[in-house]
Amino acid sequence: MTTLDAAPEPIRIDIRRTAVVMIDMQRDFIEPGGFGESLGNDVSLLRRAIAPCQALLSAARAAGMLVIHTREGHRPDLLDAPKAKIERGAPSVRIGAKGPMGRILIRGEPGHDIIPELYPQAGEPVIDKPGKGAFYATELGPMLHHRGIENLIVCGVTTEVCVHTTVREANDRGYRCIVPGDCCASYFPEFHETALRMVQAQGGIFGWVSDSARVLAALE
Ligand code: C5J
Repeated sequence: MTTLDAAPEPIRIDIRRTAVVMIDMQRDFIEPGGFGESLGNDVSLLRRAIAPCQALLSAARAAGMLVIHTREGHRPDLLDAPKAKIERGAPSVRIGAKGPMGRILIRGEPGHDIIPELYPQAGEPVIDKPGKGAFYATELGPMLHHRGIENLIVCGVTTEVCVHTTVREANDRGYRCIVPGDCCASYFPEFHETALRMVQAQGGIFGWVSDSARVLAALE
């Protein structure tokens, strides 16, 4: 067991029962010309999470931890995309429309892929998810169950959307969730800060908030 410094209080975790979940570090959200930019966002704001995620991933891999990556996106025929999700926005920039990195948020297109800086290593599972949460309509739950995972270190983008939704889903399923704040980012810095405060408020209502330096110290 190791103690990880976090808020609202330090947490004791068994590293062998802890997985890192890297949420949606995809070109569509982080690079110009993708889904994020099509919604009018300044995608450069998400880049601040890349270096901390790289450091955390190296430490997790060195410690032999399970590392799971997720990608938000849909089938090319959009049959897994709710009408209410795809009909939002101008038709030329909607999910499925053609953009500079291929069809927006569509599996197999260049924009759907994970950024080169955080590319999964051979053998690391990649979960394709149609929703914001990583548990909805995916194999993540059984995968964690079969590996005996009890704790999740949840990183990625964006803090208040897919990271938060996943943490909420995981918390209700009984997982202890630790969110290293500098390994997450949002197009809205104030939402990022508030989302982190929401996780740790009320005695850690959704989980614990820490940072990459403290995770690395716990993994040493
Ligand atoms: C969004 C995500 N923001 N990965 N997706 O639509 O947070």
